[in-house]
Amino acid sequence: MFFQKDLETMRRSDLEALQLTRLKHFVQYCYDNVAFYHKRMDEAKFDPAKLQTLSDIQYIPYTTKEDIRDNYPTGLFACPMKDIVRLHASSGTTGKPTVVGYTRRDLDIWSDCVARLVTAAGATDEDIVQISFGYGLFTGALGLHYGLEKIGATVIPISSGNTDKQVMMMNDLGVTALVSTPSYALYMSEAAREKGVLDQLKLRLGLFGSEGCTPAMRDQIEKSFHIFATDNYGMSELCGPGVSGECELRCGMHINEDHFYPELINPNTLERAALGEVGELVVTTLTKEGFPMLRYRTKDLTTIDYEPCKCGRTFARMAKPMGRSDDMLKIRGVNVFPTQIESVLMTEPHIGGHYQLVVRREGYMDTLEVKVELTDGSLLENYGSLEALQRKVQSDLKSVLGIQAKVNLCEPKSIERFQGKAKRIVDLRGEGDI
Ligand code: DLL
Repeated sequence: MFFQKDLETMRRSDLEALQLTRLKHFVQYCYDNVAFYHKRMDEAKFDPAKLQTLSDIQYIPYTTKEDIRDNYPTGLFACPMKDIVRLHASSGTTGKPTVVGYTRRDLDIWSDCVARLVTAAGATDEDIVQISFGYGLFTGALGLHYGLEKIGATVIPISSGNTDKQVMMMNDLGVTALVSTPSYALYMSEAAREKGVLDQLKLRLGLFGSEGCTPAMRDQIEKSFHIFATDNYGMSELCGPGVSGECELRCGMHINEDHFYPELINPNTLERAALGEVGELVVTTLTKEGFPMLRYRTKDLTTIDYEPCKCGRTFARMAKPMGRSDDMLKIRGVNVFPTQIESVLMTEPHIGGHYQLVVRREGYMDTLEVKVELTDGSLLENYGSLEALQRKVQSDLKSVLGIQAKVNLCEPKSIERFQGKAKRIVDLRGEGDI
């Protein structure tokens, strides 16, 4: 099923022609309407009128999160506020939030992009969809909301929190599709089991996103809820959800390339990554009017596959991000991604999907403690089995990560639950001693 079949199945040569036309217009638009971009291009001696090919984009400087912060709150907007019809903002865990603005046309394109992804995932106008992302400044809830309304689905804007009520509504209203972070979905499935309603639910589809989730973790959520789930990716700076998402074949997330021009770079050298190599995703928003982003460094590490998909879509597919270059933990000189740890934990049937990584500095040494819940608390009474499981996980982690980690097997429900993005990392190394 397609939402905009002609666009989603375009021949690559036609797509590139469209991208080039849009890019030429977009770069000139940024130059003419955003003082920051004007100055950056002048400094790089880049004349927008001379852009001839898609690869000429390489001569335009990157834009970073710091650039957005330096122009807080609206210095990178390309329109007067009277043309902006909506503002959103990122959570801003460090410092000021990133404020993003949308014109009416931006909102329309955004909901088209989301409508494509949810259709590709199998959602239809027959679905009753519970949106359990937090409504408000976060882009996730309203982004999915308008995309799902556009395809004619019945939307329940319940927002996040009050998990018992979520389960009740899901059951009483015959909800067929759930929008949430994967970690919250797992939490809701536990709550539904406790209430004894899990097997009565009509849920068939999970539309997850906004945080990393290994295939094994997704498998666990699918089994416990008896659903099929897809992943979708985006970020506030680029619009929110709607940048890319999986089709029913789940072999990568299709990037809406007619609106988002992707590049992959080596985050250290800033050179273009070779085809098939892991790199940092850099995105240019080809059609954004309110808050245009030119070569934005997302910090997300992924690969891109340009082969057309068996589903008929020709848009390139990005792999699930393996992590963010700034989320990567450096422990005793070794790069560690939470997704690597999750993939080890999920192979153990006695271990559940809730875990936390605690990093400390002891003397001059960094230590990593992996706290993870057991699925069955009675194992805690069987010291022999517990110790064997702990040794096995420690050894598997050592071979995947290359460093020793202490594994702490905890009682079920002892690790904090999250209703939005899960906070898996607790880094207790003081700023001063890093
Ligand atoms: O999380 C937008 C979104 C909402 C996407 C709902 C999908 C669904 P931010 O809060 O700005 O925006 O966070 C963006 O979250 O740079 C990634 O590091 C991470 N992220 C988003 N989607 C995924 C995903 C929204 N599917 C940051 N897998 C991004 C892994 C993801 N990481």
